[in-house]
Amino acid sequence: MNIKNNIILAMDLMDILEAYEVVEEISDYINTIKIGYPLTLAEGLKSIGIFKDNFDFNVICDYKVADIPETNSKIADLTFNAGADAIITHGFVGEDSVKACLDVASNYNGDVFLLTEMSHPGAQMFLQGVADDIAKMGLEMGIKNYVAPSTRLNRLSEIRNIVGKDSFIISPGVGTQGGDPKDTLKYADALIIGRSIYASNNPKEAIESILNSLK
Ligand code: 3DU
Repeated sequence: MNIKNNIILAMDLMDILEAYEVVEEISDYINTIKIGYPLTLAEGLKSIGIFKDNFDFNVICDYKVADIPETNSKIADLTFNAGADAIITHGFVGEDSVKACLDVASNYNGDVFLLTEMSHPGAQMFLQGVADDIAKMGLEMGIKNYVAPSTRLNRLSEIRNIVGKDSFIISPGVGTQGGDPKDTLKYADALIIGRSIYASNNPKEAIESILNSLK
């Protein structure tokens, strides 16, 4: 995926008009947005089309799909049918569930991002212990796109080692959760940034300052 300025806006505002206003302010700087349950449950799948039709953005749907294969297929089909370019799926549910997402994505020429380890402290309780195996499974399945945390660079770097330089890693946790943009880009291909931009009093200045920090 071609991600302008290596920044993906995580849009977790729950009002589509507010979200639209923020995006309009910074649309010169980004071409990729990630939406998840907050905006989708509040405003519906039509949110995807709003960012595609008005901004021609790449839309990544962070639905952290984690169900049996049959249900994953339904979720992925609804998501891609609504216009998404990519869906994020959990890996801990195993190969068959992940494959269900891959199969649907291929019908739409869409991408699947495999979530390995999450960025919050609680991820260390259970998920961290299996994250390397999830990454290895992804590699064996031919998956090219991964999500790995910016809040623990040692883990991000280990996951990069496993999936290799040809894989594409996007990394959440930058800014509000403590991850550093420049350090994260040593291992990741793009940053996922939400509150530091959309919750700022001046989203345009916020993204400009992040971009300056990358120089
Ligand atoms: O902390 P922020 O406001 O910059 O938002 C981060 C986004 O990335 C948010 O949508 C969250 O749900 C998502 N995310 C993580 O923060 C951590 C993960 O491991 C995976 C997704």
